[in-house]
Amino acid sequence: MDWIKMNYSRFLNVTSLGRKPSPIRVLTEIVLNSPKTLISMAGGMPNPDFFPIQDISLTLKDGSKLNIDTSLVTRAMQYSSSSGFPELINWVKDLQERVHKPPTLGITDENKKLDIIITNGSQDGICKTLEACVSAGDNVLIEVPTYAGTLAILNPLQPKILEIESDKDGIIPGSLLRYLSKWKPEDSKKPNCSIPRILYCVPNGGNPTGSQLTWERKKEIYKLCQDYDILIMEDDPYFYLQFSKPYVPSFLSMDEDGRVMRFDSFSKIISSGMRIGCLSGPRALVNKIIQHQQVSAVHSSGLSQVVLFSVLQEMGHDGFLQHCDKVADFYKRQRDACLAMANKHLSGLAEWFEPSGGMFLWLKFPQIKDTFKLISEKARAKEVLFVPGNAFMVDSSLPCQYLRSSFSLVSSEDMDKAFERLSALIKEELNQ
Ligand code: 09M
Repeated sequence: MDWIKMNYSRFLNVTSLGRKPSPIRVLTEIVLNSPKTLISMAGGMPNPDFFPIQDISLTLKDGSKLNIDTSLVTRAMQYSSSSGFPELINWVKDLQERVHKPPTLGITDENKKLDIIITNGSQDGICKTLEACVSAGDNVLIEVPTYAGTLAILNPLQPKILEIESDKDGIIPGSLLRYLSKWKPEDSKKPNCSIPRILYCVPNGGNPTGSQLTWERKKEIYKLCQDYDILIMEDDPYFYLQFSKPYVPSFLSMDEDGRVMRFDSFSKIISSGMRIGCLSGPRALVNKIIQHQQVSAVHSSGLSQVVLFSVLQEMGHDGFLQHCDKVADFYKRQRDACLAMANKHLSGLAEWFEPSGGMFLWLKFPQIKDTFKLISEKARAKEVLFVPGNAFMVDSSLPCQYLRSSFSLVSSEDMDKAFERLSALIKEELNQ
């Protein structure tokens, strides 16, 4: 499926187009890929003989011990490749192949071919991608409500955000089409056309809504993005936290054109503090993100990467997927407890739908004009906290009737108390 010619430069802004490979980083790559007989006086690598750490051994929660290979530790202590540790990249690539079977994995087109960069959490990849693609005044398609962290990246870039409606099944394709029908598909060929070039969405365990974009809708949306030549940013940190199997196939799995930038995260499954995520997408665009990485973080922490890699290697892909199932089962039980407590305390006061994955319940209070004041001023006095819904809205200054409630950390007993307190707060507000 190699026949659609993609013009990737139309997705990139002047800043990103202006990036060149950093000359010192290019030399680093040459040294890393050369035989030991090469004498390099080129690099600015410090002498590692004075780095104090020799070995790293880990104790896992099941009590087992894991010694990290000494040569990996040595490499972790030194500067390394900006795209990430090759062993970790290969492990992730094999996982992507197994889980998503991306059509772009084995193709010959060097620009479209699937490539991976290890990022500092998925947030870093999302930030760098938006910073590479969006210019002030651009039309950008965003699923609403949406992840507050993405809005915080976008707002200072000053795009015109086109808000695509969603429900429990994710983005509503008709809402996308309503916007796009202002243009003709062939407008995307015109150099200075205002046609949107980016669609951002959270397809599983929507943050804040708990929604899940269905396969049928994904197919419709992908087709629209093909017609109008739009890049899809698939921000999917909750992919492995889907509450029913099989997993809904991803946009990456249907990406015959090479128009998907997919963001995966280890934060919800292995560790959020390690700050490791990965970005999978067409090489022409991933290369631009690597060039940004070369001059920003240089690379994700070597220590985090080798610790993560050692744990993943020990688990194997089977073990990793089994571990994901255990985590998803836990969150599903948490979701059920949260729904039970919402039914107990919030019936008649709030509306919600059952989250299909992730960590969040999105509550609407139809009789409350704005939850912001209620939460910021009164909830703390009652010793309970939620995120006011306006944090997930494009215009956060408008009143909002929603709250995001997270069920990841709280016991059933505490959910009981939290929703009881919230209910009392709402009733006070309504003078009931
Ligand atoms: N709240 C996230 N979400 C969050 C949150 C967070 C501190 C993070 C979506 O760890 P990463 O970089 O892989 O994850 C970033 C990310 C990307 N996309 C949809 C997410 O939900 C993480 C961190 C405090 C609060 C936080 O509230 O929702």
